[in-house]
Amino acid sequence: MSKDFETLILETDDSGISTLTINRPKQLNALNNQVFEDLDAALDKIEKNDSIRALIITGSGEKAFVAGADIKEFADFNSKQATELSKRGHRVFQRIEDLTIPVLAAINGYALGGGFELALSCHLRIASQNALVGLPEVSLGLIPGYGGTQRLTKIVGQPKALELIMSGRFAKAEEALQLGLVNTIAEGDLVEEAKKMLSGMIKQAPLALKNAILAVSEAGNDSGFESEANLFGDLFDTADFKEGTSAFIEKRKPNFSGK
Ligand code: DAK
Repeated sequence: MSKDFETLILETDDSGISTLTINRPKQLNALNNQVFEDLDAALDKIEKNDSIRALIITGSGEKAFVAGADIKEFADFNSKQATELSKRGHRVFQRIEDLTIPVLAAINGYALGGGFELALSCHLRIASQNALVGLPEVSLGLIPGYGGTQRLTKIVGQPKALELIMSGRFAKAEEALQLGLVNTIAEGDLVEEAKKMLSGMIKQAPLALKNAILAVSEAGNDSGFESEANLFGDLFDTADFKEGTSAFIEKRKPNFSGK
């Protein structure tokens, strides 16, 4: 367990799956300034550590993943401060989305406002049975400011995104699954099931996972097909492509090196 952060716990298991826990349970893990500073520092560590193969982001306690940005902290902001901090949030959440290992949000309870936006910046999402997700910013006289208007719309389309944003209502786990907002709902222990989901992925060739993340992130861009072709082609020069095809021909399991 890492004690390097005031508001986060970073742990890595023997298989290389790291778990980053937002740890302000008394405030339902609300995102304050310190959480953003700690996230930046934790991402530095994660990016530099090649032995980390996948990342789970979750919240401390049973009740909440993250119940939003810390309302007590931003209540006095003016327009200029708010715009600047929105951009900082965009930058930090984009760093999460840009990681080239699988990143899974394990949503244990409330994922509201900035908390849901954090979950949306992850590549994958698993929900606990009691999960509730939503963007209630309009109830505070605001709109989502940490990427929610963009990422939610990409996943569910304009009509559903506007319905959720303009009502500010919360969706239960089952509805979130139906809308494609979460990949699955955990039946048992959330983090165990999150690890199970990732364990199948980290057996695959790391550079293939990386290029899959990069190619999918280009979907909808004009250059998307060209990027796919290049990312696909690049993999033919890797040792893991040789290993994967040899293992198939030799009827054995591949032993990928990540090269
Ligand atoms: N901020 C600060 N404290 C929070 C919090 C939050 N978002 N959510 C909960 N807490 C605190 C409560 O104040 C309470 O603290 P004490 O009173 O015990 O000191 C403690 O956590 C436990 O909460 P409750 O007593 O309320 O627990 P309940 O089970 O009764 O209710 C709840 C759970 C999640 C329904 C309720 O806590 C709640 O409605 N929380 C607020 C949800 C919400 O509206 N979240 C904000 C969404 S808007 C920005 C960028 C982005 C944003 C804002 C600014 N800038 C760049 C400036 C994003 C805004 C949002 O996230």
